[in-house]
Amino acid sequence: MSGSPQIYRASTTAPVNIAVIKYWGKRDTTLNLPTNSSLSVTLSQNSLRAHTTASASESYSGDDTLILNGEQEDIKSSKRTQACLKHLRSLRADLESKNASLPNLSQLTLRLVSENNFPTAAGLASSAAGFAALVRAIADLYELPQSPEELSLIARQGSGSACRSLMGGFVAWRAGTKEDGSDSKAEEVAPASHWPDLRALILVVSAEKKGVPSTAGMQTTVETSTLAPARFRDIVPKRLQEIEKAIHDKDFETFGRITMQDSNSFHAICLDSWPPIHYMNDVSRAAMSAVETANRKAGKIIAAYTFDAGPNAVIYHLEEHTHLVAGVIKSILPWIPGWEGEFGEKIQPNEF
Ligand code: 2P0
Repeated sequence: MSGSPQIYRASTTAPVNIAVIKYWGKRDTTLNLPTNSSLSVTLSQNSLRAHTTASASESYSGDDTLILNGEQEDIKSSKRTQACLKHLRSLRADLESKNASLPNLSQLTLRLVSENNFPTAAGLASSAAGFAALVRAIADLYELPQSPEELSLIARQGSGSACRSLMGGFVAWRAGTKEDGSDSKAEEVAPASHWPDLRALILVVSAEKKGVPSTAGMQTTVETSTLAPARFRDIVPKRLQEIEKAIHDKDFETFGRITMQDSNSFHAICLDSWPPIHYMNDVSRAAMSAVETANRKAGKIIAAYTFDAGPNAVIYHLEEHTHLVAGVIKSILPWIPGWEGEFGEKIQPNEF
C-alpha cells in the first residue's frame, strides 16, 4: 500500500431541460423561489448536457475549486454555489455522524470539473444542466440517499431551472407556498418513455453570451412589468393544468399551442419591462414564421417553437413530421449559422 491519501471521485451527466411553461420571476432572490410554477422537457443524455466530476481527498488543500470548460471559476464569491455545497456537506456530515466507519468526506476540500458540450450562457439552459450535474456528482460522491426530488431543493438554490434537470421526461417545478422554500421542488409529471415520438429540434441561431442575464432580467420584470402579475396569478396556473393534461393524453396540438403561447407570454413580459428586455432577434422571428408556415401547410399544429433567454429556437414536433418540419425550416432559414454545421448532431432532432 502506498502512503498517498485516497482520492474519492464520482462523475455524472445532467441534460438540458427546455421549459414549455416558463419560469421568469422570483418571489425570493436568496432562496430562488419562483413567482410561478413551470414545466419542462428534459433532453436526452445524448444531446445537450453537462458532465461533472467531483473529487475529494486529504491530499487536497485550500478552498473548493470548480473548473468549468477548462477555466477556473470563482466559486468562493458565488453565494449560490456555496449554498449548494453547504447543504450537501451537511447531509454528508449527518451520514458520517451516524456511521463512524465512513470517511469524513464532509471535511475535505472538493475539486469539481465540469464541461458543457454546447455554448455556455447562450440561452440554452447551461446553468440548469450545470448545477444539476454539480449537485448530482457531489451527492454521488457523498453517497447521499436523498431522492432526485429532495436534491432538486438543493439544485434550485444554484439556479432555479436546475431543479428540473435532475429528472428525465416531463418535469414540473412546483412553486410552493412556504417561505423557507421547502415545498418549491421538481416533480416528474411523466417519464420520457410516455411520449417517445416527441422530438426537440434545436436551432442554434447564435452561440454568443446573452445580453441580459436571467437573474437580473427577472428582477427587472418583477419590478416593472405591468403584464407580469396577471401572468403569475392567472395565466400560468391555468396553462399548467391544460398542458399537463395534454401531456398525459399525448395531445400534440394542445401541447404545441400552449408551448407557443407561453413562450410568447414570457417574451411579452420581457418587452413590457423597463428597460425592455429583448432576447429574440430577426432570425428567431423568422423561425417562428417557419413554424407557422409548417402548421399552415399541415392544416394543424405539427410544430411548436419556444425561446428562452436568448435567440435560439427549440422546435417540438412528433417524429412522423420530422421531414416536413425540417424541410420547411431549411427552405425558409437556409442561412442559420450552425444548421447542419458547427453543432453537428446537436441541431438534429434529439431524442430525450
Ligand atoms: C425557464 N429560463 O423556465 C426559463 C425560461 C429562461 C427563460 O429558467 O436566476 O438560469 O439561475 O434561477 O434558472 C433561466 O433562468 O435563473 C430560466 P436563475 P435560470 O427555463
